[in-house]
Amino acid sequence: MASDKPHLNLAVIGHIDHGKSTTVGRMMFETGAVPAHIIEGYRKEAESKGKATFEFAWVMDNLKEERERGITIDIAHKRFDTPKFYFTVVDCPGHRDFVKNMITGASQADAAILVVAAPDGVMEQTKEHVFLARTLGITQLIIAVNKMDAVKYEEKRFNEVKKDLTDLIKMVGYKPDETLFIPVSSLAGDNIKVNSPKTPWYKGLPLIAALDTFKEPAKPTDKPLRLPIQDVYSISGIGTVPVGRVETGIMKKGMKVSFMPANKDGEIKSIEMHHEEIPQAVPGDNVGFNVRGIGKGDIRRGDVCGPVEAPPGVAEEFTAQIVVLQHPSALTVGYTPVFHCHTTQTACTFTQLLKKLDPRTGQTKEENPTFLKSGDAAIVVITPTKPMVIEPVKELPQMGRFAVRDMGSTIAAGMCISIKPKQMR
Ligand SMILES: Nc1nc2c(ncn2[C@@H]2O[C@H](COP(=O)(O)OP(=O)(O)OP(=O)(O)O)[C@@H](O)[C@H]2O)c(=O)[nH]1
Ligand SMILES: [Mg+2]
Repeated sequence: MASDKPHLNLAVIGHIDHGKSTTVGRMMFETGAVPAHIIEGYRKEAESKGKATFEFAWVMDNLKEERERGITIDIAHKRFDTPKFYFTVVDCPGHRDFVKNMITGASQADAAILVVAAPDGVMEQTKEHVFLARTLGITQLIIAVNKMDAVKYEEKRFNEVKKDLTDLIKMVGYKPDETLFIPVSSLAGDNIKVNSPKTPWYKGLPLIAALDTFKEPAKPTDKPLRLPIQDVYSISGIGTVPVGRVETGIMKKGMKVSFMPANKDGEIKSIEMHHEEIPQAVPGDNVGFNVRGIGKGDIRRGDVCGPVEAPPGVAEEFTAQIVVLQHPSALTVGYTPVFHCHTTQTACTFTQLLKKLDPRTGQTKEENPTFLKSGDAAIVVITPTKPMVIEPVKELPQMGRFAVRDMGSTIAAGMCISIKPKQMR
């Protein structure tokens, strides 16, 4: 059964029209997740609507507006299997107005395929997506140089694009020698499932086989327990039952735990997953658990459960690296939007702008800038308006990434570099 295989969340990113949706549709077709007659149906329909060649993209682009405009607007999730993994693939939009949707998609991913059209090469959202993917913690990347049919399958053009991409990914911190570059035509199906006779010069893996070189996301069981609370129930005959997903560490029966910032302690009496009692829960497990010593009103969504001897860190203030995606004017000291981090949503104030960085290299561009605007990357100091758990990504990546939102849109994304801990006891 597919669910016995390890699971990997895969984002497909890249500049508008470079063929992300077509690549996903093609992979779904080649792995048997979408039958041929569906593609054939889309092909006829797309042709009759003046949208010829969009048959594979339509597997992903289901919205009417997406099909009419021939672009992806919102992220779509689909599932397919390779021999090693089952993938949840998140097809991201390339249009710059929809970068916020790309962020949501990327923040859910363990790995990414960057699609770059061979005729165009590196473009604006190629750079932006690569940078965001890295900022949001995607460490594994495969690059598909697509539309090779449109450059006559020439090795020379592939090498030019590969060279530019090598420079780009090196700048943001990916290792080019550990990254696979694959010449493909997603429309024609070259180098997707099997190596194509049209690129005899290419000796590497076809795209689907390349996906199996990804490493299974590590289960960080050696870290202290962190379980951000999603909800708290009170069940008659049992007591208080918080629920949530274990991000790091192991939760065991009998363990003494602290909830922060609620600052309450208790003892784990039982743990349940899928309505069955289990002796321990590991990263990725979504569990409900009963705690002795905790009342329903003591803790809430956004609190984090950890061991009493290493409780989750509450920040008095924290230093973070952020990327500003969109802001109607300028972001200045005093601005107080909502930070989304694990299960908490907390209003936080920008209290210092320390330095502006070049988003493509990470080098300092300006010390103590007076404002930040869309596209800027920066190191800033942030003060939560009420206690919240956030921890440095170096120690606990799962607890340190956040998105900044205001008036229904994503303003920025970032990661916590260090915290000034609030003394809780
Ligand atoms: N020649 C050629 N055209 C392709 C190939 N792959 C995709 N296309 C065409 O490129 C156009 C855009 O394809 P999409 O898959 O919608 O591109 P996308 O990257 O998902 O676009 P957004 O989601 O809007 O960013 C369509 O006309 C596709 O048929 C390819 O391998 N060769
Ligand atoms: Mg698309």
